[in-house]
Amino acid sequence: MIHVTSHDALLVIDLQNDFLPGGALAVRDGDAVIPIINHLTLLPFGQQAASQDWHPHGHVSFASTHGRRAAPDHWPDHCIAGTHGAELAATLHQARIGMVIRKGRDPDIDSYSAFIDNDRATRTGLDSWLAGLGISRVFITGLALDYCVRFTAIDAKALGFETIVVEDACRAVGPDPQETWQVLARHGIARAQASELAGL
Ligand code: VGL
Ligand code: ZN
Repeated sequence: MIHVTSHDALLVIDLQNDFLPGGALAVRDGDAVIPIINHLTLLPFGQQAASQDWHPHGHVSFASTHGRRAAPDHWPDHCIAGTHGAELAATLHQARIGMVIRKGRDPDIDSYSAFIDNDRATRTGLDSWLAGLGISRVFITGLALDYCVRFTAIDAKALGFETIVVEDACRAVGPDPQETWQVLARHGIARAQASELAGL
C-alpha cells in the first residue's frame, strides 16, 4: 500500500468536457476515470490541484488555424476559454481542490504540461504553489495519459517532486500507452493503481 500524507498532492489533469465522450477531442472511455478520481479526492492529500486546457479562438494547436497543413501537434478546436467544453467534468468532486491552473492561454504557445508551457520557458506557477505548501510528492491523474499527463509528470519529476502516475485514473488519446509508460519509467516516474493508495 502507498500511504497518502499531508506532504502529498493530487493533480487532476484536464478532466474537461471536451476530453470526455461526446466532446470535441474525446478520449475513449475518458469518463471512466471520474469515479476513481472522486474516490482519491477523499484521501488525506495535503493539497489538490486541477488543470484546465484553456485556449483562445485561433490557437496555434488548432488544425483549423493552419488551413490544410496537417501536423502531429494539431488538434480539432477544443477547450475554448469560457465555453462548456472547457469546463471541468460536472461530476468531479471539486470540494478539496484548492488550485486550478489554466494553461495554453497564449495564442502562439501550447502547453501540455501543467507546470511549463511547450516553449519550455513560461511557468504556470504550480510548482511554487505546491513546494511552498510543503508538498514533496505528487499523484497525477486525468486526461490524456499520452499528452498532458505525460508532460506534467515529466516536469513534476524534473522540478523535484517524487512523481506517481495513477494508471486507472488516466486514459490515453492515442493507440500506444505502453510507449508513454516506458518513457515515464525512464524518467524515474512510478506507476500505481488507485486501489494501492490509502490514508493513514
Ligand atoms: C491535450 C491535446 C491537446 C491533453 C490538450 O489534455 O492531453 N491533448 N490539448
Ligand atoms: Zn489543448
